[in-house]
Amino acid sequence: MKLLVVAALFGLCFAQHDPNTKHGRTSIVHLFEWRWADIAAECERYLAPNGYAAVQISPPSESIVVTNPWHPWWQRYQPISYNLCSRSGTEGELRDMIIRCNNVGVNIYVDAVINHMCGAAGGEGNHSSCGTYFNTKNKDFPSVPYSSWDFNDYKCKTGNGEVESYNDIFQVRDCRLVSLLDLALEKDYVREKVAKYLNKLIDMGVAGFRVDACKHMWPGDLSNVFGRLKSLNTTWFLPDTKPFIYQEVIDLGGEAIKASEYFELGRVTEFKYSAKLGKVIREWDGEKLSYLKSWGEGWGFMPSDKAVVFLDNHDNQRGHGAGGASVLTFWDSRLYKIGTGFMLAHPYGVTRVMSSFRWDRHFVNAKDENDWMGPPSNADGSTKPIPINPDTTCGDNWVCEHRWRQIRNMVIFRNVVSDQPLANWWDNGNSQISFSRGSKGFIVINNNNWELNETLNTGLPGGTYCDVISGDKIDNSCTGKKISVDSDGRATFHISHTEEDPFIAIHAESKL
Ligand code: QV4
Ligand code: CA
Repeated sequence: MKLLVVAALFGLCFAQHDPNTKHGRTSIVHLFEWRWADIAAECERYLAPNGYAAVQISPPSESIVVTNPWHPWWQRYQPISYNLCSRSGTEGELRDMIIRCNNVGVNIYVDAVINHMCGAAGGEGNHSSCGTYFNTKNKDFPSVPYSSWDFNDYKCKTGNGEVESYNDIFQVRDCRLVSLLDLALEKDYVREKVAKYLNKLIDMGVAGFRVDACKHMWPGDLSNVFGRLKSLNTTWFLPDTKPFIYQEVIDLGGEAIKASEYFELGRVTEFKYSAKLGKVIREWDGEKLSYLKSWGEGWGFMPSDKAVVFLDNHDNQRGHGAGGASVLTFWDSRLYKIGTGFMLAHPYGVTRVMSSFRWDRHFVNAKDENDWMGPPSNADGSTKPIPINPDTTCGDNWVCEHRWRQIRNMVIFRNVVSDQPLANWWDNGNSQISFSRGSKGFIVINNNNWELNETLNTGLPGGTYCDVISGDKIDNSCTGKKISVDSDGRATFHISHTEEDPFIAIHAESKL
């Protein structure tokens, strides 16, 4: 038994599954489309002080610039080269951001687009974020350089060269995903160019990678590329620390390619988590919160130590990728806060918080015609800075979910309870639940449309605690509800179903 535990711990730190986080911090925030200068400031003024472990940044590599539609967010998923100028800023600004975030103990994970270059209809010219020439007719990307030899088309067997069926693993890996020119990652030359790009970022100080579109790459090719990666920069990380790898593989079941094919290489995004939690919180298909008692592997999810989890991501919050209408986003803020509260309180997986921008949704037959819209921008298409309001929220259509009190305080909760197991589960057989994390934290949620009035076992030492959902502990007083826990750990809770935030969370550091 002891041996097994030791082996499990070793397995965890050996490979690229360890997020390399600092100071006991646990959660990632995806600052989608933020400028590097704003991320640097955010690390210093907000993320480090509030216990965020890491930032996932938008792709820093040179991309195509699309003007029809007008500068869509997705142009950054169409690389032109591995030069480091992008809509988020220059290479100098990227470097400055990495240094400043590392200096306050916040890791940077790069969104790495290595399955493909731009779309086949991208054309010829210099309409790219560093102004580099390219030509999609000849598959010429001189700044890497890649030429027609470096693409997969010769291997793809579909009529139009596109991925047509997700039941054919050869198509999915060797054909074009939505016309994107598919790189021949079995070639030593291509592997070397990709590894050189990732290693440059490692040298600059990044701590890991969110690897885009992994389902469309052979695990063997990825293994080779990851095997070429250097250890992290020792200015900030211990010698021989491997970069954290989390692979985007959308596996909701029912397809030929399984997330499990990628477990050995690093962690994997667990999309079932996002789709299912949305259903449970919305109570679709007769789901109830009490069913969350077996949440995690018990729901058919991947092993917790392989998973990166989230309520929504930049794709499924706007109908891209997969997950469907159940996915919760900031547009449904009340349910979103409940869902995020549950996610951050529950021990499963490495958690990622989304930070979005608002756009003009325009539904036609349940499809959002404006799902392409980029971040708040100036007339010339350049991304606007993030203004911070006096009340600490963000302005200018930047949503900044990560700054919502309920979400920020649950990120802190997760850090406080990270070494504690789930305990003291209670439910009413319906959608009122509560559980503790050992003796360090406790959450109770009322998602029924009637009141919750219960005396519950919190697992916590006796005392008065500040509820971090309705307020904050400031100095030694509480701006929200106060909860008094008696000496045997029990406390009485009242949560009306009409409250904006029908849940309460207390933890060791919110004790008064
Ligand atoms: C279109 C047609 C093609 C046609 C082509 C002709 O779809 O069939 O041949 O025009 O010009 C954009 C457009 C798309 C366009 C394509 C190429 O939306 O209409 O093709 O560009 O010009 C993002 C967006 C995509 C976008 C892409 C590239 O979501 O809409 O495509 O960026 O700009 C699957 C994958 C999964 C993927 C998910 C979205 O298994 O890996 O779909 N998720 C990741 C990223 C995602 C990104 C990509 C992969 C691609 O999270 O943001 O796609 O890098 O589930
Ligand atoms: Ca591919």
